[in-house]
Amino acid sequence: MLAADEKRLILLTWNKTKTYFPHFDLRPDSKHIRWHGKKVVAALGDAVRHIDNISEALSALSNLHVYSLRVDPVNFKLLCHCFQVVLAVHLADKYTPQVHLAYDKFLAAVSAVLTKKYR
Ligand code: HNI
Repeated sequence: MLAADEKRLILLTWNKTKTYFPHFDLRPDSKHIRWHGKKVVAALGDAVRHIDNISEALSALSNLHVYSLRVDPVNFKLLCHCFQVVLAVHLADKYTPQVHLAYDKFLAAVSAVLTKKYR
Protein backbone atom coordinates (compact mmCIF):
# COMPACT_ATOMS: atom_id res chain seq x y z
CA MET A 1 0.00 0.00 0.00
CA LEU A 2 1.18 3.54 -0.65
CA ALA A 3 2.38 5.47 2.38
CA ALA A 4 0.91 8.91 3.02
CA ASP A 5 4.09 10.71 1.92
CA GLU A 6 4.26 8.60 -1.27
CA LYS A 7 0.68 9.59 -2.11
CA ARG A 8 1.57 13.20 -1.49
CA LEU A 9 4.60 12.94 -3.81
CA ILE A 10 2.49 11.46 -6.58
CA LEU A 11 -0.16 14.16 -6.27
CA LEU A 12 2.55 16.81 -6.31
CA THR A 13 4.32 15.53 -9.41
CA TRP A 14 1.40 14.23 -11.51
CA ASN A 15 0.58 17.60 -13.03
CA LYS A 16 4.19 18.18 -13.97
CA THR A 17 4.41 15.14 -16.29
CA LYS A 18 4.44 16.03 -19.94
CA THR A 19 1.67 15.00 -22.27
CA TYR A 20 1.92 15.83 -25.96
CA PHE A 21 -1.73 15.64 -26.97
CA PRO A 22 -3.81 17.03 -24.09
CA HIS A 23 -6.18 18.67 -26.58
CA PHE A 24 -6.90 15.48 -28.58
CA ASP A 25 -9.66 12.97 -28.15
CA LEU A 26 -7.47 9.93 -27.50
CA ARG A 27 -10.16 7.25 -27.60
CA PRO A 28 -10.00 4.43 -30.17
CA ASP A 29 -11.16 5.61 -33.61
CA SER A 30 -10.79 9.24 -32.61
CA LYS A 31 -11.12 11.65 -35.57
CA HIS A 32 -8.31 13.75 -34.10
CA ILE A 33 -5.91 10.83 -34.15
CA ARG A 34 -6.89 9.71 -37.65
CA TRP A 35 -6.47 13.25 -38.99
CA HIS A 36 -3.16 13.66 -37.22
CA GLY A 37 -1.94 10.28 -38.49
CA LYS A 38 -2.73 11.42 -42.04
CA LYS A 39 -0.58 14.52 -41.59
CA VAL A 40 2.30 12.53 -40.13
CA VAL A 41 2.23 9.96 -42.94
CA ALA A 42 2.01 12.75 -45.54
CA ALA A 43 5.18 14.25 -44.02
CA LEU A 44 6.88 10.85 -44.30
CA GLY A 45 5.78 10.81 -47.95
CA ASP A 46 7.50 14.19 -48.42
CA ALA A 47 10.65 12.69 -46.93
CA VAL A 48 10.40 9.74 -49.36
CA ARG A 49 10.02 12.12 -52.32
CA HIS A 50 13.05 14.11 -51.12
CA ILE A 51 15.06 11.14 -49.93
CA ASP A 52 18.35 12.81 -50.90
CA ASN A 53 17.57 15.96 -48.96
CA ILE A 54 15.33 15.05 -46.05
CA SER A 55 16.64 17.82 -43.81
CA GLU A 56 15.57 20.55 -46.21
CA ALA A 57 12.22 18.90 -47.00
CA LEU A 58 11.35 18.64 -43.28
CA SER A 59 13.04 21.83 -42.12
CA ALA A 60 9.85 23.61 -40.96
CA LEU A 61 8.65 20.45 -39.27
CA SER A 62 11.98 20.14 -37.51
CA ASN A 63 11.67 23.65 -36.09
CA LEU A 64 8.15 22.84 -34.91
CA HIS A 65 9.20 19.65 -33.09
CA VAL A 66 12.39 21.07 -31.63
CA TYR A 67 11.50 24.62 -30.67
CA SER A 68 7.73 24.66 -30.18
CA LEU A 69 6.70 21.14 -29.24
CA ARG A 70 10.02 20.20 -27.58
CA VAL A 71 9.45 16.51 -28.19
CA ASP A 72 11.77 14.27 -26.20
CA PRO A 73 13.80 12.36 -28.85
CA VAL A 74 13.14 9.03 -27.13
CA ASN A 75 9.58 9.19 -28.47
CA PHE A 76 10.82 9.02 -32.04
CA LYS A 77 12.28 5.58 -31.43
CA LEU A 78 8.93 4.38 -30.12
CA LEU A 79 7.01 5.89 -33.03
CA CYS A 80 9.43 4.47 -35.62
CA HIS A 81 8.90 1.06 -34.13
CA CYS A 82 5.14 1.50 -34.61
CA PHE A 83 5.70 2.51 -38.25
CA GLN A 84 7.77 -0.64 -38.78
CA VAL A 85 5.01 -2.83 -37.37
CA VAL A 86 2.45 -1.19 -39.67
CA LEU A 87 4.74 -1.63 -42.67
CA ALA A 88 5.30 -5.27 -41.81
CA VAL A 89 1.55 -5.89 -41.57
CA HIS A 90 0.88 -4.22 -44.92
CA LEU A 91 3.86 -5.46 -46.90
CA ALA A 92 3.75 -9.00 -45.46
CA ASP A 93 6.24 -11.18 -47.39
CA LYS A 94 7.56 -8.12 -49.23
CA TYR A 95 8.82 -6.87 -45.88
CA THR A 96 12.13 -8.69 -46.22
CA PRO A 97 15.06 -8.20 -43.84
CA GLN A 98 16.57 -5.87 -46.48
CA VAL A 99 13.39 -3.77 -46.66
CA HIS A 100 13.22 -3.72 -42.86
CA LEU A 101 16.80 -2.50 -42.64
CA ALA A 102 16.24 0.16 -45.32
CA TYR A 103 13.20 1.53 -43.46
CA ASP A 104 15.06 1.40 -40.19
CA LYS A 105 17.72 3.67 -41.68
CA PHE A 106 15.19 5.91 -43.41
CA LEU A 107 13.11 6.41 -40.24
CA ALA A 108 16.26 7.04 -38.20
CA ALA A 109 17.25 9.70 -40.76
CA VAL A 110 13.81 11.35 -40.51
CA SER A 111 13.98 11.24 -36.70
CA ALA A 112 17.45 12.76 -36.73
CA VAL A 113 16.14 15.67 -38.80
CA LEU A 114 13.22 16.24 -36.43
CA THR A 115 15.42 16.13 -33.30
CA LYS A 116 18.94 17.10 -34.34
CA LYS A 117 18.72 20.68 -33.16
CA TYR A 118 18.82 19.34 -29.60
CA ARG A 119 22.42 18.35 -30.12
NI1 HNI B 1 4.83 15.15 -34.83
C1 HNI B 1 2.56 17.73 -35.22
C2 HNI B 1 5.03 14.83 -38.27
C3 HNI B 1 7.01 12.53 -34.47
C4 HNI B 1 4.33 15.22 -31.43
N1 HNI B 1 3.95 16.10 -36.43
C5 HNI B 1 3.04 17.13 -36.37
C6 HNI B 1 2.62 17.47 -37.72
C7 HNI B 1 3.31 16.64 -38.57
C8 HNI B 1 4.16 15.78 -37.76
C9 HNI B 1 3.22 16.63 -40.10
C10 HNI B 1 1.59 18.52 -38.10
C11 HNI B 1 2.32 19.85 -38.29
C12 HNI B 1 1.37 20.96 -38.70
O1 HNI B 1 0.15 20.84 -38.50
O2 HNI B 1 1.89 21.95 -39.23
N2 HNI B 1 5.83 13.92 -36.13
C13 HNI B 1 5.81 13.96 -37.50
C14 HNI B 1 6.71 12.94 -38.03
C15 HNI B 1 7.25 12.30 -36.98
C16 HNI B 1 6.69 12.92 -35.76
C17 HNI B 1 6.94 12.71 -39.53
C18 HNI B 1 8.24 11.18 -36.91
C19 HNI B 1 8.59 10.41 -37.90
N3 HNI B 1 5.55 14.10 -33.25
C20 HNI B 1 6.41 13.04 -33.31
C21 HNI B 1 6.64 12.51 -31.98
C22 HNI B 1 5.88 13.26 -31.11
C23 HNI B 1 5.19 14.26 -31.93
C24 HNI B 1 7.57 11.34 -31.66
C25 HNI B 1 5.71 13.14 -29.65
C26 HNI B 1 5.46 12.00 -29.03
N4 HNI B 1 3.67 16.29 -33.55
C27 HNI B 1 3.61 16.13 -32.18
C28 HNI B 1 2.68 17.10 -31.64
C29 HNI B 1 2.16 17.82 -32.74
C30 HNI B 1 2.81 17.28 -33.93
C31 HNI B 1 2.34 17.28 -30.17
C32 HNI B 1 1.15 18.98 -32.71
C33 HNI B 1 -0.24 18.37 -32.73
C34 HNI B 1 -1.33 19.42 -32.83
O3 HNI B 1 -2.04 19.45 -33.85
O4 HNI B 1 -1.50 20.18 -31.88
